[in-house]
Amino acid sequence: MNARYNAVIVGQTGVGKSTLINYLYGKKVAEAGVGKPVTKNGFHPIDFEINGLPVCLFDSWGLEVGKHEEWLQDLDNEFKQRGVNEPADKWFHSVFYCINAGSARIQECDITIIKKFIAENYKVSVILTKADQISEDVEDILRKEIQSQINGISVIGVCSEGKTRAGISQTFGKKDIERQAFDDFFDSLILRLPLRCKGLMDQSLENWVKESKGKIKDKVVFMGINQGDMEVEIKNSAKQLQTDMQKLVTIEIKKTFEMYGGFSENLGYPPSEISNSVRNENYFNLKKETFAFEWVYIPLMPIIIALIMFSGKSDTIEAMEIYIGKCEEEFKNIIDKNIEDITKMLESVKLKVTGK
Ligand SMILES: Nc1nc2c(ncn2[C@@H]2O[C@H](COP(=O)(O)OP(=O)(O)OP(=O)(O)O)[C@@H](O)[C@H]2O)c(=O)[nH]1
Ligand SMILES: [Mg+2]
Repeated sequence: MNARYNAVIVGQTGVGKSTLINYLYGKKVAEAGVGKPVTKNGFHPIDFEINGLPVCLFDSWGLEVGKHEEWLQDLDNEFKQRGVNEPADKWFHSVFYCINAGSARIQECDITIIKKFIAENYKVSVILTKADQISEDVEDILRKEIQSQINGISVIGVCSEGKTRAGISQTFGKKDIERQAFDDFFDSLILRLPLRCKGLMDQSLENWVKESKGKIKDKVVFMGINQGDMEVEIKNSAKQLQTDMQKLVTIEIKKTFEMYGGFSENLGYPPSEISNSVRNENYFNLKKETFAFEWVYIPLMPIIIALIMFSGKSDTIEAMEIYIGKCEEEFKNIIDKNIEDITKMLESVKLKVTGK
């Protein structure tokens, strides 16, 4: 996978999204300004590299009063292209929602939009922009207010611009954002990869059910039905389905891990100030190997299909279809169990790498 690390910056107009991007980038790459909305409709990729890793920061059209519907339509289009049914290189790997700290208000529409991202299985972190305009006490109040509405969400105060009316103020918050990106990075994997795998397995199952039912009908119409042959054929194809699903999921996880492993390595994660205990002498092995070997430990799906027997009279299309239906149910249970296991495996990888 020739992937980019995708981070998106979202929020209302004028909160300082483009300025934040320039601050993170280290020079002016996005147009920012005063007076009227600056960034045009849509999501605008800004490509650059960190240690050879292609990074894409998406600046976005600021939410404006009276344009909510149009704005939400834009967001939905973007979500469709980056859903969990897409491979991981299409996803946003970090989502930063900006709220202007200087306004000292948390608006309902901000909370609604953050929840939309969460509903799409994104981990969202809030950036309180222009935090130079408020005291630490006010920042704390705003943080608590946001967290009272969205449990557990991280809130980071940032100043992206050095100049204020009172003189020169220091920019701050970049390191906190980088640290947050590291946590979000793993959380997004835990939230999305199991669903991506589930989607792949569900799709294979759906195809198998369709094909199997088609086979029965074809045979009955063209050759008359032979229960024995049909039973063997369906059982064999069910076993094959099981093997295929396992392969599909293993490849997907391996691919995604290689991609995230590459991000991790190139971005220099975990950043040095995160935790010295993580950056011990194992660190350099950890970052590669954790991603390289963990996927092997996904438990094999138990072969239970052989245990399901034809029930009652099995020489009719109806009986065969009931049998296929039973296999389908059993597969659904297997898929759910595997998704739980994949989630646990990802959580243990996070614990190993981040220590939490
Ligand atoms: N004091 C202070 N001003 C800031 C900060 N960040 C942005 N600004 C100012 O806020 C104004 C708006 O910034 P933009 O970055 O254009 O805001 P935006 O969110 O991209 O706006 P749209 O593109 O219209 O959605 C500019 O005048 C910036 O100089 C900050 O951290 N502190
Ligand atoms: Mg802008």
